Amino acid sequence: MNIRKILILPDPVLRKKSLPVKKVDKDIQNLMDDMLATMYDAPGIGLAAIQIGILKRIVVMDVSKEPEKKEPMYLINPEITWKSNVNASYEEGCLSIPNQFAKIERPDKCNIKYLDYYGKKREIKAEGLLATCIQHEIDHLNGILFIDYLSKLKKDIIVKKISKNKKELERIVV
Ligand code: GNR
Ligand code: NI
Repeated sequence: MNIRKILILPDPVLRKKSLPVKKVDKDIQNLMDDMLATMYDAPGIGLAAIQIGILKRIVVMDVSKEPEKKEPMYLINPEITWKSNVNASYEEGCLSIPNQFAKIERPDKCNIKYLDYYGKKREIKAEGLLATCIQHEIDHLNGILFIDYLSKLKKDIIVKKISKNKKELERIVV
């Protein structure tokens, strides 16, 4: 298992659309193992393959409350089959937009169909943090980031902060 490098805004790859997985084989499972390790290392509660530069429709998540009890989830080709018309607001963050948080409104519940780690078809009902996280991750697969829901002013401020931090970090690393 390898911890991969997470792409940071404004990397243009983050704006690309990911492609469906055709077959769930050992390579895909190895990739999901790396994604989960990268997510726990970050640490985060979700990670889309595009965040490590791989344009495949794959998401890993763990929204368990107790850190000792791991509840990893693997979602391949996830699709929203239903969403509630009631919204909920959560303070969201993103590993590709480090240290920036904003309240975002999304449907409070949704149903998702996807393929699991073994390529088996599954369908789940999601609510609370799980529903928020799944929608955040499916957005990544379509090149959408949580800041896209903010006003232009708020979005510009975050993009500027991240670009500045990124340049400073690059100077130190070099
Ligand atoms: O770690 C993460 N936390 C989080 C909090 C609220 C809403 C969504 C998220 S997902 C984020 C990890 C990430 O960037 N996934 O793409
Ligand atoms: Ni994210």
